[in-house]
Amino acid sequence: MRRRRQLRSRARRCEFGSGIMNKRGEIEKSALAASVIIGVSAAGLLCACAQTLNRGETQATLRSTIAFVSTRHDPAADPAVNPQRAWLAAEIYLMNADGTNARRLTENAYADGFPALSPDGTRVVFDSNRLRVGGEPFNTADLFLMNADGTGQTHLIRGSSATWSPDGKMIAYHASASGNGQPIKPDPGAATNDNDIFVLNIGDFLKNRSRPKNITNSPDAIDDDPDWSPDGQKIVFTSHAVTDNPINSGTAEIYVIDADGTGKPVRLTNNTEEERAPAWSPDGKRIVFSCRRGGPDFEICVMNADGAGQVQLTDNSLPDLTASWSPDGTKIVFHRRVGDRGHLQLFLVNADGTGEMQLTFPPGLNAFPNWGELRDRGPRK
Ligand SMILES: [Ca+2]
Ligand SMILES: [Ca+2]
Ligand SMILES: [Ca+2]
Ligand SMILES: [Ca+2]
Repeated sequence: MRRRRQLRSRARRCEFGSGIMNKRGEIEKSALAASVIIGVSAAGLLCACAQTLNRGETQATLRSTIAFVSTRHDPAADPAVNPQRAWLAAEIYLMNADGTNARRLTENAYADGFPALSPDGTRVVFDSNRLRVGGEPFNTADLFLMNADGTGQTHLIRGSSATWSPDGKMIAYHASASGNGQPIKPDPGAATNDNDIFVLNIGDFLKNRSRPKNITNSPDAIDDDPDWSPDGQKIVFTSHAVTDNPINSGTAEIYVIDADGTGKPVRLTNNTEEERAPAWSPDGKRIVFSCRRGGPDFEICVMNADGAGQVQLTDNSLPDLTASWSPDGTKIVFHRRVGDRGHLQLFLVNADGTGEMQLTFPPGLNAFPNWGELRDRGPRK
């Protein structure tokens, strides 16, 4: 944890990292000016990226990076015309936090989704339907692991929507408890009727095929969308009754459970609206989620980690979903349906709801953002 905080605080200064790298000269000039004005010690605080490069080291830095799904390489993939065709074209991408330098990590004829960068910035866990067999629904998903450059793609286990423990040793995800449940709706990442939250030690699994641990064991509830707390102690998730309408889950609420599966889940929300996809802020004090507030579409909402102080950040008639915090906790990225049916684009909003702006523009799918940090060794001198 301590190591991660150090890396995080260093990377924080590298927000919108490529711009900083490109403006290295400017930064050095700024650093010089600052040192003249407020003393030499201030210069070193301006940008750890530039500092690392100045020393000519290969020491790694963590660069603010958004993992997401896109069809931008395939303009014929139009979700308004043929949704399955578009989702089959979907690949995992990384890009800089300002939307530049998008690069594709996967390339295949299957639907890939829900990427999550590991806390050390070296790996990505993601969903794919590439192991689906005949008769299984289109959105039947397995979890895979790959290096952050797309190499070394490795199958883990059937399941969806993985989140990393802060030490990078475990993932939590949702899956059918029996192993035989099928998705209850056609959405990517959809839960099964017997869905529970599982945790898996990746090292033990790859070495010894150790089994995942079911931490919710709830036959009467559909548990999905886990997110691991920054202190490693808790997992937040959504849960709704198996008797619910799967398309509009009026009984859905957000819960927190101890990551080791002990104790009972604690409910954070209490209303008649559906909530989805909760995500902790990097300081663990707040949770962003999708809320079905003021209409059938979803909005982006934020609350304190105890469920108090709920604030609605968006207000429109379009679905706003899959929110993820910037590593410095100041911004939130999410996807919104725009234009024709099924077209998705990424948007940014400040954590207080101000400054909303569109981040991606290529037509088709730009979806499922996960804002993390990429390990970057920088050039040798
Ligand atoms: Ca694909
Ligand atoms: Ca369950
Ligand atoms: Ca609710
Ligand atoms: Ca909305």
